[in-house]
Amino acid sequence: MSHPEALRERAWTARAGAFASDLLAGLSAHPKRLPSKYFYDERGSALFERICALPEYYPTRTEMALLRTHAAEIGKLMGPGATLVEFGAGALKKVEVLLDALGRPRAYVPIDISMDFLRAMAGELRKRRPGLEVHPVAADFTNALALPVIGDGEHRVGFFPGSTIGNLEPEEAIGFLRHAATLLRGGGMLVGVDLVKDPAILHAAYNDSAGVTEAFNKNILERANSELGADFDADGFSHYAFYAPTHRRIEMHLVSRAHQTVHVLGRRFEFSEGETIHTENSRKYTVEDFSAVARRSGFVPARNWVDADRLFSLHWLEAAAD
Ligand code: AVI
Repeated sequence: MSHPEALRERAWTARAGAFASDLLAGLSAHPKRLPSKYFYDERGSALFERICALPEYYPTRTEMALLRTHAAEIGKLMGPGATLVEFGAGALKKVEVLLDALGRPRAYVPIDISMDFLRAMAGELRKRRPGLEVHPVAADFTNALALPVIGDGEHRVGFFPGSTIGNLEPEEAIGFLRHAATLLRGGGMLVGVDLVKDPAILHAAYNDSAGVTEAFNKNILERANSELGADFDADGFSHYAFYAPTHRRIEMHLVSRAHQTVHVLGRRFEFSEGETIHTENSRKYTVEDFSAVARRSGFVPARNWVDADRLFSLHWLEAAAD
């Protein structure tokens, strides 16, 4: 086996290993749970892109409108010649507004957990912007990571859109922000944060009439079947998403429609009728709550922008020089 092939295989095994051990641990827990980061294989990432275009899913279009409206001011805050680092980059669509506003960014470093999806998207971005240096990093940004060093005197700024921060548990969110503040020392980060609002709007956003969110939720089971040889019957589970006001979060679950047994990597897991697998939390913040979280993580919240309907917010956080 050639060297790059060996490296690729090792990386694949390490990722499958993490999915396998998290899946076994999650199905052994009470109540059963799975980390939402495993939604994002190639199919899951494509389904998420479809969610972003749904009429009920307001976050993407609201955040895009905020970005477009305030791009010039954000570009000035980020400064000229910056290396733009995007955490959880997905389809690399939102960043184009910032790249335009930055004029001549030094480089763009998209980080995403889905290596195949990231490579494909980075290839397309290079075609659209031939002069831009793009350095994709395939990694789980909730773990400590090292960024490529582009050159001397580099000025890094971060971009963490889409309210992905809401999918992290509070201690994970603080851990991630602390790490980001270190990586971006002397620069800053723009974070998109979904806001607390009328639960009916939230409910519709996570229970779309076309059933795309349902397919996205169930994709985690399909992924366990195709990558780890599990025998989940996706039709044996229902998509269930609701807003829990005491936690200020949408919870997504897969509810077993009947008593059933599932086999995963040589182990048996029993599901009683109505038993759930908790697959995602999507936390909503007030502007003040998020600013407090940022402050506790070593950032200085310097500026924020909210749309007229108070659906979504953007926060510019400064990272101290040391
Ligand atoms: C990626 N993340 C911010 C989305 C959210 O809204 O929490 C994931 C998602 N889950 C269901 N629909 C969208």
